[in-house]
Amino acid sequence: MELPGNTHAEMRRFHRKHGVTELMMRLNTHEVPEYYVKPVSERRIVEADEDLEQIPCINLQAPMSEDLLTAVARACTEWGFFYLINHGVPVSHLQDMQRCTREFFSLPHQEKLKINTPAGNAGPVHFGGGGNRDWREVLRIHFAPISESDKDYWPSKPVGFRSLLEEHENHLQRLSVNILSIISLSLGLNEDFLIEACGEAKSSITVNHAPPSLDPSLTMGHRTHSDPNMLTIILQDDVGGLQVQKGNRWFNVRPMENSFVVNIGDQVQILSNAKYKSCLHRVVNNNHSPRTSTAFFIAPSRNTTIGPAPVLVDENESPVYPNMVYGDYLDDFYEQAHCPDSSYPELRETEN
Ligand SMILES: O=C(O)CCC(=O)C(=O)O
Repeated sequence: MELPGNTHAEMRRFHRKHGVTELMMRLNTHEVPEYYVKPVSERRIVEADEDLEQIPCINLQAPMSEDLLTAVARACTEWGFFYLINHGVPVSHLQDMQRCTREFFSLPHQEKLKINTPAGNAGPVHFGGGGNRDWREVLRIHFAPISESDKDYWPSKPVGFRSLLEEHENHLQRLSVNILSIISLSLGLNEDFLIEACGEAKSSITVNHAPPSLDPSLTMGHRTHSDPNMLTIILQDDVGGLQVQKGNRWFNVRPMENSFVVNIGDQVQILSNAKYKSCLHRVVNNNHSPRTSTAFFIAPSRNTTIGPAPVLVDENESPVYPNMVYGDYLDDFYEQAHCPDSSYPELRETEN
């Protein structure tokens, strides 16, 4: 039986390949292994300000109107996060996704490993432990471009999961284009601006699964980060744990039935010349219930150059950010993510 060694490198290798659940089972311990213990600066030192404020809620049922654009502009300026309701994705689909993703992580370990390809994380699908020593495991699936996606590798278990994933791709592609056009209009840009800025857009999902932690004060389900991409649309279950930073305070993004949680990524902050914020967020662990969320990401292609939209730069001022090739941005982003307290510093400097 393969056992994780106790050096950092061996634990990391085991975690990335097998995930937290399997690692804890093989170690058969009641203490959090050193590998998962976050540096003090990254722990949940600051408790969330519970119910003081909530992220805004955007209702897509109303027809496109100035009020809708104002509400979206406000949400993106103040929070970078909002709930989305009446989004057009059937409730039965949301329920099926929540059930199937949960069931996937309950499959026998060998069954989950079967979906992996030799390309690992870069392959069309991947199961393993989440990055950054987070107490979380992940299932990643690439949707687009077609050259990076291969439905033949999508998980066939639990029964019906593969066709559900196809439905999810269709619903979320449509929804993400709709949200990006509303955000474009809210910035006074034409409605295709943000989607066209992606070039040949990349889209994917990461299903995050955090088992209960032995000590949630030492571990994190997802470390503090902003998203480097254009837009993220999250379907979370009813467990809770997602938190967003506003000013210097943390707020719970409590589960809201039948809603998505939308957050803008760094590229919207850059394109908007810092009018809109890509906010830091994190997921805290608990010690009682597993938590599952499905995050859909839409991002520019690596060779696309992104910079502030010229019409959003005041003629008497310089742009807040230089133009940058997205692939270079991404490489820097992940390099910095390996340093303590990193979040892309050029972006964070503009936060108040
Ligand atoms: O699990 C969540 O609710 C948030 C996921 C997230 O922040 C991410 O995948 O980047």
